Amino acid sequence: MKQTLAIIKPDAVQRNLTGRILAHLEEAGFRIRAIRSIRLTDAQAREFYRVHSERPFYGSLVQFMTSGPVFPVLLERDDAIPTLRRTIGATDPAEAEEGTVRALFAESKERNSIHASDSPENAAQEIRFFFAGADELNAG
Ligand code: 3AN
Repeated sequence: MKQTLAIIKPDAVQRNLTGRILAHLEEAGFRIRAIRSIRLTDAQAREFYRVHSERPFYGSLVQFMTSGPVFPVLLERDDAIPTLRRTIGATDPAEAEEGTVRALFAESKERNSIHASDSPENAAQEIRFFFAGADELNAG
């Protein structure tokens, strides 16, 4: 599986960290195949995080993810999904390995700067969610 999806989250976009995070991903060997800017609606954020709908932090997470624009990014490299998970680090920045995106930039478990697909099924679904029909998917 060569493709995966990242989302630069509102806390990172607000702090002007988008470029630095994208550079970090490129330095980790990822090619940026597509990117867009979107302000998620409440319904889109609820749908995107529906696997967490029973968790106590769901409402707060949806509110955070709709609080400002985000950048969904379609990324490509060998072993894309596990490599991106390693590159971003643990959900809680306090536990994230040194040099990972979350260790460098995240503010908290919720405001943790970046999302990454965690399985081939979710990657395929999340790529469709943001880039369905996009020409970029097969370009170059
Ligand atoms: P990851 O983003 O590392 O895959 P998940 O899938 O467990 O982590 O959680 C999805 C998102 O939910 C996280 N990125 C984070 O923003 C939020 N989240 C997870 N756990 C918590 C928590 N205990 N408190 C607040 N927000 C959380």
